[in-house]
Amino acid sequence: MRRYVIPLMCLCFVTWPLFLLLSTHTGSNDATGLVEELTWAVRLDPSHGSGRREELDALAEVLSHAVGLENRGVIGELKDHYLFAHIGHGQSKENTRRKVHAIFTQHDSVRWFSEQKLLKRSKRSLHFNDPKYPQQWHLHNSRSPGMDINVTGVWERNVTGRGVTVVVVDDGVQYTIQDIQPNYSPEGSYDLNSNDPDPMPRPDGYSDNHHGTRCAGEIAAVPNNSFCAVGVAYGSRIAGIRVLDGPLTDSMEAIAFNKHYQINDIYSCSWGPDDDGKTVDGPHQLGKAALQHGVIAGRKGFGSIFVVASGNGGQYDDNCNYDGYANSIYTVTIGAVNEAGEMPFYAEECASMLAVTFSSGDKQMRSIVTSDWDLQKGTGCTEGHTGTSAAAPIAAGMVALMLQVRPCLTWRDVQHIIVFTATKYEDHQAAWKTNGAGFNHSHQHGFGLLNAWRLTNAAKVWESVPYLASYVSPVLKENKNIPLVPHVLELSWNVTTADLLLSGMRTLEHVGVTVSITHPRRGNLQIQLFCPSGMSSLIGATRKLDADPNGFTEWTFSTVRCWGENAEGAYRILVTDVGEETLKRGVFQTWQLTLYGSSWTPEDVAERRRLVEESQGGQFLNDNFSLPCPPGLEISEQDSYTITNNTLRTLMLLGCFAVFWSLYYTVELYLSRISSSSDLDLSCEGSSCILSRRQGSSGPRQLEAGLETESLPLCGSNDVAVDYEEDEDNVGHVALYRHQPSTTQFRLMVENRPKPQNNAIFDLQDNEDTVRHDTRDGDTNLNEYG
Ligand SMILES: [Ca+2]
Ligand SMILES: [Ca+2]
Ligand SMILES: [Ca+2]
Ligand SMILES: [Ca+2]
Repeated sequence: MRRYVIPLMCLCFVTWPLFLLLSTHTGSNDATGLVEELTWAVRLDPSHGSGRREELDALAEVLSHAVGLENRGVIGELKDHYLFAHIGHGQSKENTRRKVHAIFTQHDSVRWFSEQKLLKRSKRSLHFNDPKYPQQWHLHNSRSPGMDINVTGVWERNVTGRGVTVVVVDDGVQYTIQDIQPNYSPEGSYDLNSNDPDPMPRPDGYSDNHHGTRCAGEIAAVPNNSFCAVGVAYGSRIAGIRVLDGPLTDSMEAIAFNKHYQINDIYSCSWGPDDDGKTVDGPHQLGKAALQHGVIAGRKGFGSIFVVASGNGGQYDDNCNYDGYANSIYTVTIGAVNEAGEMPFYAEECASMLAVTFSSGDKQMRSIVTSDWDLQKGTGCTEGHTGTSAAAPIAAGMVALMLQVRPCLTWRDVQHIIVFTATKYEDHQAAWKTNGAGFNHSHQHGFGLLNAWRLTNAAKVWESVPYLASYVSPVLKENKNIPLVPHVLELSWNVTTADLLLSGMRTLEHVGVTVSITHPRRGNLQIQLFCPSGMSSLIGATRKLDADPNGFTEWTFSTVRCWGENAEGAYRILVTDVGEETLKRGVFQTWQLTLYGSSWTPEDVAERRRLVEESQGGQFLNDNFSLPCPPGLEISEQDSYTITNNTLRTLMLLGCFAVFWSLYYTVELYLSRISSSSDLDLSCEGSSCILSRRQGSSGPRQLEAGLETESLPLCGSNDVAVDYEEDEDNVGHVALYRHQPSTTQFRLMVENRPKPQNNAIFDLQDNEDTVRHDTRDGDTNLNEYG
């Protein structure tokens, strides 16, 4: 079947320009419907006569009569400037224009003139009748100006998330409440706890299955319905995936991450492993695979956007580098700050934090006002949504605004734009450090506060980053003792120009370090990573409560702090033990460095930063400006067009051509198979190898994730044919045929061999489906934040 990809691609290439043509013809929305009065602004020569006002007034009067227009007098305070209007109905507009133009051009006293055009301006003040809107300080903060997401100007330009669907992966969404129902997307929703399409939350003994509904309201609560609140992206559609109300397995998580992923654009996840300060956990094999698959295949290939909360374990010394969802390069990791911009007691810090946005603080601070369920004790509206749970959906809403203005942003574009636009601000807890590319990052606040205005303006002018390039070092075997502080174990690995040549990587995005360490008390370990620029990341923070005696087994820490820096050079890690002498020394066994980035040079990064800053005046944030999008994205409902008979005929013809071509190709393939089966003996003589590559439908975006099919160095001296393909889980399978000298047959020697590690990000060797539980069920390793 894969063989038919070529004719179908031909069809796509042939039809795409046609679609483009049709869509541009229907894109006009210039019908204002207003009756236009013809008016001209005229500047008279101030040196006329004595130049006094009365003389100019008289001159204007004479001129207006000569040209047959009404003199409306001086324009505001601009002396010498007069407004003339056409009041007659006899002549056509064109004739009037011609006559006026001729007279004004020749008249000695006219210095300059211009016909007045209708200007398109939108009102700057928004009025919402929602009773709780005045309390939604995170949207517009009048008490502490500036401490909000700066979104109202974006809404005023009709950017509200229109055409974008956000899904809340949580304990259900009560889509029947007034503020959710009009924006609810049943197509994007599902219930994995009860295995049905309806994600309605279940009233339980504690009345706490309101969590998903609260998150949904933050994103898409309906404005101007005289009820409760307003969502960040109130023009978007909102779906719910119910998965947290019962036992959760790796496979359920994997299904949730890819559920309806051509409908759902953004997955908002306000939950994660236990925030008890002693857990090290993240997505397991299937969950990881689903996250990766989502960014490759979701959203028509532009990649699902996964927004995750950084966690609520601050009071337990927890750190989001011990949370695999936060560490994942596929997730947008979002932390919380309170109304004063400070890190609240519950917030966690880590090197993989991308940015922060607002949420609750201690008792004196206001919490987030949003929708609520109205089951049990709920009223449909709450002033008490809290934690990083409340921050992640606000970020998801802002991403929806970005995707409205530029639907073809890839998952990496979204992360880049956050890095480029998040704002640093003064806070006594935030230790800011400027990296080699000029970006400021703090482990507490990521790259800074998310700002809806900056995000959408940058999104509007953003052209996609080059495809994802990666580099993976060998597994470096160290087996060295870890000394007690102040001594450190220092390890380093040099990445050379030649190492990066293959992938073309020049600048960094994420940097990952996978370690295996034995230690009698894991929380005593501290690990720092230094990029070639000297930028440091505390990837392994000490944790007082983590007494785990098993150390780390291939745990991957990640940092975003070297974003935009040159990838080449020496990477160092410094490991130390802050514990007591009495404990046995830990052993640093192995580590492996993984770099992600692109072919952008440091100059490209600097140039893009300049472009982003230039876009911030709002001059591009209107309907008249749009960059072209590459093929792949389906045309949204708003921009749909009517198919005419001619279009249908053309498509029919192209379809027939494709069918004919497919048949021809099949016959040719069949004939070549027959002939090649007799040729095979000849071509496999000696020790030469035939390497067959079936790349299937791998396009540029499959390349992006580093999944390009590689030539496999598997041929032994007697091996004669190798066949390689990937199954739907992206696991490579190799069939190796060996020549049997006694016969003329080939024997199948190896099968189901996983793809080699040097380019794969992970593989699925262990299909164990681990059962995990929600916090409230006692035996916890996964919980909601908030
Ligand atoms: Ca249900
Ligand atoms: Ca409302
Ligand atoms: Ca945590
Ligand atoms: Ca992440």
